[in-house]
Amino acid sequence: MRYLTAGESHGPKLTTIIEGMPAGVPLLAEDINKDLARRQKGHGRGRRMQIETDTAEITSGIRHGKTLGSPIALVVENNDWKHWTKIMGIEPITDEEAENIARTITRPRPGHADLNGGMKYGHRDLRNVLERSSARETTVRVAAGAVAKTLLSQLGIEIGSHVVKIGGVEAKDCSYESMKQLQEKTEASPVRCLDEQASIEMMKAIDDAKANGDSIGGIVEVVVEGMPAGVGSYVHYDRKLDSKLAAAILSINAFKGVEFGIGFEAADRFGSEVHDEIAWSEERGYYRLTNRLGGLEGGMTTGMPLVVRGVMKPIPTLYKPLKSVDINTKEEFNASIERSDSCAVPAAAVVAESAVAWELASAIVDQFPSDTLKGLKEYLELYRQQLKEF
Ligand code: EPS
Repeated sequence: MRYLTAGESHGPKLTTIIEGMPAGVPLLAEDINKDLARRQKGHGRGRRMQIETDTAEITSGIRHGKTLGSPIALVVENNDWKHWTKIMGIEPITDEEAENIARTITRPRPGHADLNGGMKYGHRDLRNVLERSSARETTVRVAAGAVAKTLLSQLGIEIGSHVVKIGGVEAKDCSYESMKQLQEKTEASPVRCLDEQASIEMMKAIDDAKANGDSIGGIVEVVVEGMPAGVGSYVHYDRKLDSKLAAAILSINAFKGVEFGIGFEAADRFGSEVHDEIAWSEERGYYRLTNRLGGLEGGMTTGMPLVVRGVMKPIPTLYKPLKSVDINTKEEFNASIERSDSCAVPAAAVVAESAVAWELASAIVDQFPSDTLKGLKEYLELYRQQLKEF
């Protein structure tokens, strides 16, 4: 499976085209819209989210509520576009109009794509970079992820996410009894955190950063239950599932690191404290006594829950800007101030969930190729049976 996205933050619309979904998967716009709404929420979001009510229009690939096997196109309108029609207009403008265009950006924000993107593409108005590098694009990545999630749920695979750290405040009690409970508890928390006390402290940390004109980052965790063992492969670098998941997480705006299971802590432990001992029972088949490696060994799933963490740096758009240089005069100036979020970690948890869902759905469709959902289900059922009998 593959997908592309298109769209500028303040352009008319965002689009994604998804290819490779088997035919016969039940899919409703509301399945997608639910996740789009989740991505918009979270303590620390800025004013843009009050302007938008992201909803996907399905313009191809679905008929009577089911996928056709043909490309699925999803379109999300930017409500804010109406305020930007002149600045972001599609039609050519005169040199004089270009000189007087509002909201040009010539003072790149440190940490954003502005300067490198401008130098690379020769853009003298750095808005040409900002518009596409903005995390607004994650809207349609979440839409594509929601489509992947509907396929996974048909195959008995459930996914959830939660925030484990914001601005140095760490969740202490991240326990949950079922995926349903994790989903309900995180939905009830304004920062998508399972620990109620930490949620309160995280919100305070966000408010303090905002009051200081600053931003803060954090860590999100994605968990997946129901993946059979052996998805991915050890035979080649580009078939290892962990490397694909890592790339997917790092492709999210502002994400700087990724961990599986205990992650970087493995560096400080003995091998006997890292690896998960193997057991077998009639009912479960092979399983692990612990899950420190987060459900991945040798580039493949182990059948244990997948646990993927991503670290998000603080958003680089600051109301208390850092030093920069004006690209026209080369003089020292403060970076441009743009509307932004003081913390988008809760929203990023939903994005990370979507990115992981996409990679898993894609890996499954690659490994058990079938043009139809029925065929895929049968193939996977056979494989699950094979695992039990091994
Ligand atoms: C975002 C929309 C953007 C930003 C944010 C994410 O909208 P606007 O630029 O109009 O405020 O709020 O993106 C960033 C802060 C960034 O640095 O990329 C969204 O839809 O999530």
